[in-house]
Amino acid sequence: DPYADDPVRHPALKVNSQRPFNAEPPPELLTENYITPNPIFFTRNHLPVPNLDPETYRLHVVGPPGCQSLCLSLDDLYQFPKHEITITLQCAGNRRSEMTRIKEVKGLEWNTGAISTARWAGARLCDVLAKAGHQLCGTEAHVCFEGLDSDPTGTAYGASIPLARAMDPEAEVLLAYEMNGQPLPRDHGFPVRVVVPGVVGARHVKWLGKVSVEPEESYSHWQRRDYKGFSPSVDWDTVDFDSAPSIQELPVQSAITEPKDGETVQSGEVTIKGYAWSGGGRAVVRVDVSLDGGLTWQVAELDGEEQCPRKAWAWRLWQLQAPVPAGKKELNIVCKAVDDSYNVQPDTVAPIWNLRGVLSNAWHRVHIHVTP
Ligand code: MTE
Ligand code: MO
Repeated sequence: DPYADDPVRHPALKVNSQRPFNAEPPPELLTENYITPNPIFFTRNHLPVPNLDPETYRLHVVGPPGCQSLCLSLDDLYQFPKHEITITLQCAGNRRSEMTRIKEVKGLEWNTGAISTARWAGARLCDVLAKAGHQLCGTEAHVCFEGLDSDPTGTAYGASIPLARAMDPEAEVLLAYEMNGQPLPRDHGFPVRVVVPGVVGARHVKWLGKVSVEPEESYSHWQRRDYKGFSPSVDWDTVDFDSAPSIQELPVQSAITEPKDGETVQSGEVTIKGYAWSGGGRAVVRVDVSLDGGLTWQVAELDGEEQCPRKAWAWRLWQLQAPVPAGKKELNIVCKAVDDSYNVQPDTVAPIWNLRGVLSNAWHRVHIHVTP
């Protein structure tokens, strides 16, 4: 059993798949803290978790002709200036289960919990690439990452990002060795993973073994044959993966974490809580909440850290305390977020349905009962 050596996990996690391990925290735990505690941070593994020895660990940095290749130990990585940032990581499949209700999709049944927030610390990728002699050149180029996890044929997990993002110090791409002040837990990439603020989880390669600068995007399955969006009418017979760009920055997202769908609340006042986040460093500027299915709206209160403009890498938690309208026996609660480019979420999921169930960011809806 290649999974026999996987780590022990927190019992509160809701498991979507045991081998490989995929699990999300329950919604009410997810928004209990602005920073998600490591043991309940969502986990998305495609393969068995490798067991790496920090003493013999090496990161290979391979450049095109004219650049130096580097072979870095953990101690070598610690010599670069240590950079620490709070960022939210979201899987492209977060909220996929809502797409499944429209029509079957291929993928794990994530609810609203394939998203979490941590403080990550490590070396900036731009500093490491600069040490190897890289300069941003005019031609299109990509930085490819390879994990040390692999399938029985020896194929490793891989992904890439554009070189321009990797080289931009303001983009703050990290080779992270700490998560919330601790060495990375095994499930989250021990000893080193990539952290790409504002970008889909799939590019944050864990158990990082190799970084290379290439003229083309990574040839990995997960870069080329997965994690892309398509029209609702495209099916598995007609899909052409080469026709769509790989997902990088994610669209604006929000969800209600309390109350839960189907819950019963007392009449009087109801407290509604949730999260909101947008990709590419775009800040969430407003969250609108409706108690009547979207007819009327109230503006929620945003909690959490103030963030730099264009570098809003982390979510905002939000809440709204509202009187329950008199005589109501049930409420259709809806939330939707607006980012600083005034991007909004679509009102329903059907027009954004896609065969892989990614980019699911329609208004989030929760139906609850009221006792008099
Ligand atoms: N890196 C490796 N090496 N192997 C993987 O399976 N999964 C990716 C990414 N990096 C993956 C990986 C995906 S799809 C996501 S969403 C994030 O890791 C999840 O990170 P987490 O498990 O720390 O939450
Ligand atoms: Mo993912």
